[in-house]
Amino acid sequence: MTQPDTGARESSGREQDSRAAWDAGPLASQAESGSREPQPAAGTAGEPHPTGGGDLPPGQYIPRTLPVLHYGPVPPFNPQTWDLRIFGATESGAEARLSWSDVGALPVGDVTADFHCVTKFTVPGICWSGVLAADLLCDFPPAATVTHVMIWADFGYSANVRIADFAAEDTILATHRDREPLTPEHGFPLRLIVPSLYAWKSVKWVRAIEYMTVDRRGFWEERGYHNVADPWREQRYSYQELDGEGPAL
Ligand SMILES: Nc1nc2c(c(=O)[nH]1)N[C@H]1C(S)=C(S)[C@@H](COP(=O)(O)O)O[C@H]1N2
Ligand SMILES: [Mo]
Repeated sequence: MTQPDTGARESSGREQDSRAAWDAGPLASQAESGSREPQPAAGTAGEPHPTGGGDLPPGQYIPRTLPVLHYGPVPPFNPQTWDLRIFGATESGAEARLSWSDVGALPVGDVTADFHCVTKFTVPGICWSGVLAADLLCDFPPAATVTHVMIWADFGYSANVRIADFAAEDTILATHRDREPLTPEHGFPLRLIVPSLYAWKSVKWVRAIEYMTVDRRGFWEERGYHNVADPWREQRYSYQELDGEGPAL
């Protein structure tokens, strides 16, 4: 397994070479300058945090700026050809394909939540707006036997999420962050936000949602990261998985 916490590098918005990102270690491909200086984690240092935010999950600290983190390039967006597929074990058996304007016609909701990266930074109190996952599940119901969802992005990035985590009231397919449209590097036009899990599950540039009746590992879950990824239980790495927490590696 590669070491996720040793590969962090600073760069100033320079387009990341994907092979270099890979070599640098998972989840640590890019950060805005100055963002990687660890500050004492409020939770462990016992000091009140200057922002006065709530408790942090174990081992997390608050960085000075919101880092940008992903593996590979930022995909281009063409509203004419972009679509969102909902496939796999749908209730009807048919797959759905939503155009960008179809997505724009769905009801809008918002969620304010902390954002926890497994590389140990937590960005507190981000307001995300978009389509609540619970609303999407109502409009495009999964079969009763669905246990997990695979979220697919451009270029094959994926993350698996338990159906209960996907259906949680604070899980959202976001188009906006803090009332502004997402920027390309933060996932424009559409990204998932699952506040209850480490942020690698919060897939940027979402293109498909697969309803699954059997669990499968996504991109990082196959590469040494915990299948469930609850930050409050510090479920960072796959070697921590207990029986029943993930499919065999
Ligand atoms: N498509 C895609 N989504 C992704 C990633 C990625 O590599 N590709 N990285 C994840 C990780 S590890 C983190 S911490 C967050 C970072 O989100 P941000 O760049 O908006 O801060 O995006 C997540 N979503
Ligand atoms: Mo991350």
